[in-house]
Amino acid sequence: MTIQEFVSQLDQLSEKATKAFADATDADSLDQARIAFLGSKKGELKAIQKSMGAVPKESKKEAGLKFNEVKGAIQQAFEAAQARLLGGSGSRVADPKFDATLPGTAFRVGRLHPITQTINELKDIMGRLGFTPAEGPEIEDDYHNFEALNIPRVHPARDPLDNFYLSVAGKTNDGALSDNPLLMRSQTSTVQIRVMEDTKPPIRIVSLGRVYRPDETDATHYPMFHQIEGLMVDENVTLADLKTVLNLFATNYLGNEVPVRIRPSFFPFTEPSVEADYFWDGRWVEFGGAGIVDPNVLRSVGYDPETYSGFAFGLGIERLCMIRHQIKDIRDLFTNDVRFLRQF
Ligand code: FA5
Repeated sequence: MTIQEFVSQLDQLSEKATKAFADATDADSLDQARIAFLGSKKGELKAIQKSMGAVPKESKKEAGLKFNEVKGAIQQAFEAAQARLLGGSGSRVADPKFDATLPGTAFRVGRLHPITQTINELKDIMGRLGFTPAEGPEIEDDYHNFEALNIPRVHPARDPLDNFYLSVAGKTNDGALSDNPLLMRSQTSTVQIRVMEDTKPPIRIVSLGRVYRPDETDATHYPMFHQIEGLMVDENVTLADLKTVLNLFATNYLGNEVPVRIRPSFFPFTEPSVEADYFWDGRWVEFGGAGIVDPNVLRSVGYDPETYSGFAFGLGIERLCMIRHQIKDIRDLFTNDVRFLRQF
């Protein structure tokens, strides 16, 4: 074989191989082309390499240089096609275990927000105590947010400046008079009413969700936060049942040896009302309000207070999350800095 014939064969192969790699449309066709041209046993390049032995001795050097040049060009065409089709390089195409559709390991996998994690855990704990999850709307009406909770018209808690109203109190958005304007709910106690309106006792529910108050933002206050509300109504429910449930709740969430105390307080919808604290890090920390459901509330949903009694409690979820993870400022939970969130 003359050197001209050898060079001409290599040129034709280079053209054919480059076209085949450029025409490959998927991993399979690319792999077929790779075997046809670059295959170590029956590949065409290998066959031409073998024929180099027939080139005259004085042309061997030239033949070798040409061979390497064409081999490099074909290899490059293959790698370009591989990058185009699979977005990567290497010999993975030949590996049947390689799945180009799997997510890259170089990316960080996301995680649940610490508040969502806390909500899931609290729901789980209350579920084990027999409390079923219930939901209510975040856009509430005046009746469920106040009236049915025994907060009358003249009560200062109804001040429009102290709540996020969606229509002017006394007027709807289209200007008509309304006795029942809408607002962002200021507590999850609204769900107590909605559940009791629809269900007969015995009731044991837990509701977790967002509430809104135009509170000044500081290290422990935010205008939007989350509450967990528990409600149990049956015959002969007493403060002793409430304290037992709060004790079990605190023990499950914060661990053993966390004493709980209740002290007198006031909420219009419970009588008596209490504030619940747990002992943590050498001091008493408030975790929310609670009490025995006021007979007026039971009457407003059509229950007979002579037959039924109940307890309710409402705790701040951010505060529970913060104490557990030693978060010092509530604002860190909502600035969405991934360096902070990644820690949980
Ligand atoms: C209530 O909201 C009552 N609904 C609780 C209740 C339910 C009493 C059932 C009786 C029966 P209070 O306003 O105290 O109560 O809020 C409860 C908890 O929410 C507080 O202890 C605190 O942990 C949390 N909280 C209140 N305001 C904020 C705020 N601006 N930012 C973060 N957490 C807050």
